[in-house]
Order: sequence, then structure tokens, then C-alpha cells
Amino acid sequence: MATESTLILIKPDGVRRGLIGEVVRRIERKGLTIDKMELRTLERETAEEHYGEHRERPFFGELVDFITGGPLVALVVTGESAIAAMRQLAGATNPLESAPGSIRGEFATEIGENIIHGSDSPESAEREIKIFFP
Ligand code: DAT
Ligand code: MG
Repeated sequence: MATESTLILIKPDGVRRGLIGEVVRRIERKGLTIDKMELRTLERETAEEHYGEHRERPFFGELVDFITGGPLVALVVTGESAIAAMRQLAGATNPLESAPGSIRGEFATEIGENIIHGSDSPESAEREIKIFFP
């Protein structure tokens, strides 16, 4: 058990569909703390750095197009086991495999437009938070 911080993105599909409040409500209801929060549109370079681990994947170009395609909300969320807690709230990557009550399970149908990003480890969280909030 440890206090952690994680980088969360409410992706452009979530912002477009009016789900900022819904996601923020779930974060707060879980008992986690929002330390930082900013609405911004990413440059391609920033998106490519954030998703660098996927650079060789066939969907990388589409992923960068999507994540730069409109404003998103970047948050730093802190609390007990915040990384795993936020991955639980988000649900599995493919919304057709996410638990029904999770954010992706409830609000998305497509893997490419799955509403939310959450860091997957303490190392990723540290790296990603530096990209968005240097
Ligand atoms: P997660 O966002 O759950 O950490 P990931 O790191 O494996 O998932 O992938 C990052 C994002 O890339 C994911 O949220 C949606 C997109 N993605 C992943 N696999 C994909 C695929 N097979 N086809 C299209 N987009 C995909
Ligand atoms: Mg990931």
C-alpha cells in the first residue's frame, strides 16, 4: 500500500461527448485527489512521446491522429494505490471486454475511442506526468 500519483487523460472523445464531469465525479467518489487539471490540445510531437511504447504498432498513426484531434483534459490524480485504482475505474483497454460499470464499459464501444487514459505503472506515471506537467 502506498500513496501514488498517476496521469489521467480524458481523451478528445470524452470531452466531445460531455463526459468530463462524469469522469471527474468517479475519480472524486473513489476517494482520490485531483492535484492538477488542464484542458489542452496536444501537438503531434507530445502525443508521439506520450505513446512512444506503441510507435511500431500498426495503429500508431491513427492513435496520434485521434489524441491530437481535439481538446483533452490532463489530470494528475493522487491517492492510495492511485495507479491501480484508476485502471480499475477505466476498465479494460477494449470497451467490449471492460467491466460493465467501468468508464470504458459504460461509455465506449471501440478500442480506438475509449474515453480515458491512465498510467499503467509507477515508472509510466512518472514519465507521463513529466510530459504533461513539466
Ligand atoms: P491502455 O490505454 O489500456 O493502457 P494500451 O497502452 O495497450 O492500452 O494502448 C494505448 C491506446 O492505444 C488504447 O487506449 C487504445 C489504442 N489501442 C490499443 N490497442 C489498439 C488496437 N489493437 N487497435 C486500435 N487502437 C488500439
Ligand atoms: Mg497504456
